[in-house]
Amino acid sequence: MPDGSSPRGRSRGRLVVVSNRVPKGDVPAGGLIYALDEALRGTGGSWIGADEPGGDTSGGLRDLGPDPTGAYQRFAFPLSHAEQEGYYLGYSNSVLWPLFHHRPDLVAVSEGDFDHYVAVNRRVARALRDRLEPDDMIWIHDYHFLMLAHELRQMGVENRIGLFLHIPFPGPTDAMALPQVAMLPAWLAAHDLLGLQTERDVIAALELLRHDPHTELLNNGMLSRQGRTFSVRRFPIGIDAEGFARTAEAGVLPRLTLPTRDSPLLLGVDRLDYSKGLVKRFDAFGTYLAEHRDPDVKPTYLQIAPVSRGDVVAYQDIREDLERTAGSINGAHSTLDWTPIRYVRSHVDRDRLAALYRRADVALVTPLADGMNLVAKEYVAAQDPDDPGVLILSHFAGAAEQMTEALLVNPYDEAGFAAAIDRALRMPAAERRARHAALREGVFRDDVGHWAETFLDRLAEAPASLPLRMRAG
Ligand code: GDG
Repeated sequence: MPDGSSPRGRSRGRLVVVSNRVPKGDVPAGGLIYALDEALRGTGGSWIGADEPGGDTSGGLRDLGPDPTGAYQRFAFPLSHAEQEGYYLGYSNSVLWPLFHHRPDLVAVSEGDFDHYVAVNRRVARALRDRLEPDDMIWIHDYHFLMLAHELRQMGVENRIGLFLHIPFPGPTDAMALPQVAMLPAWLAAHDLLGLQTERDVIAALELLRHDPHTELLNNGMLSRQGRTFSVRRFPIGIDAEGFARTAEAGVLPRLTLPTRDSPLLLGVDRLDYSKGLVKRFDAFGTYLAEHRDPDVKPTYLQIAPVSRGDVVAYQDIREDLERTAGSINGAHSTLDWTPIRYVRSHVDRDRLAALYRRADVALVTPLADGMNLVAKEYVAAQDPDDPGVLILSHFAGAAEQMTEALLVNPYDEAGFAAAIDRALRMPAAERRARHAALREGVFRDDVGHWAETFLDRLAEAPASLPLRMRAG
């Protein structure tokens, strides 16, 4: 626990990661969890995440023991069943998630949810405070903990604190649908560094802060709020490209029943979420079939969409919409040997998934809003550079800011989207190779290790600012 008077050192110190999920057993290969594990192995420290709901919330953190390599400690904070409802399914996933994905119409504010959000953030803050060393750097992840840093500052914690938000940042008009919008600037300013996925998210955050009478933009590009300086920057997340490419090459392709061995395969891989634009994607594929398809070609579109957050109403609605849409398109086009849309709701093993990416002629990554979208990067990493597939990518995925050599589409423009599917399926090999080579270079260069390193380097450089306690006096 810092004593408040100790100067903030320039060294990196230990790392304390807070995220909704913490691996309880082995660390899964690839993905964000893998990246955070890598970062923690380098620095040592601890990782705190949510426990299974139903635990004793009067106690502190549950010790999960060290990670399998013994480099860092793992802890779980308890959640009651009521907090799982109010904090996780409620405020986090029925208020913040839709709002930050530009869907204020789906925001479902239930009485008491925010109180649970405050209670959980406060409890995590207390538990963290009791374990901190003066040089520890705290790295908070995502919208489940927007007010955690603010709580820590109120408790006198002066350690460096960074937040990385994995999802988009709302524009000022959408943000107004948040009942607690007036608190947002103070929450954000409690960090030394706020990391976002894209330039447009940075602009949206700065726009919100510009309207806050207490926040000032300084000449050096930093911001100042009530004596504390902080910065808002872009850190586009990447993947473990080398690892994913190896898995894709070695992975065993699941047995697929396609009309012929060489029939074109289009692939979509998304958590079942309204932000991923699945209904619009099914509709665009239906339009492609009706208006562009060469009668000799029988393409199959395989959509893998494991169910997530099934307890939230908006997620049940999308499931029904999708089943109806797939049913009517298949009804119109299927033949004895061909079902154009295959829709799989179960989780697929990573090895098999990687092999499917490699086999797919086209990837459809067309969210309506998405912080980054790792599937776009995984697809590129998985391709055979000599005979790569084509990535169709929505302008609304954060990845579109970097991956400009993909076929970029507007998922709301059904005719344009259908024409892009046709173009992708007909694209000459030379063009496929040229686009893929450029995309691949970026995916391998700006990988997940680079993302974690640049964020932590920036956080370590954050200048000391006046502690809250001194300002209050
Ligand atoms: C959030 C932001 C941001 C999916 N189905 C299966 C499976 N997956 C894997 C994919 C990919 C991951 O899940 C999904 O990552 P995304 O980036 O697409 O999306 P979110 O889960 O919404 O993640 C997002 C991300 O955070 C990181 O900052 O990019 O914008 O919303 O890795 O491969 N994996 C396996 N089986 C499946 O069935 N094995």
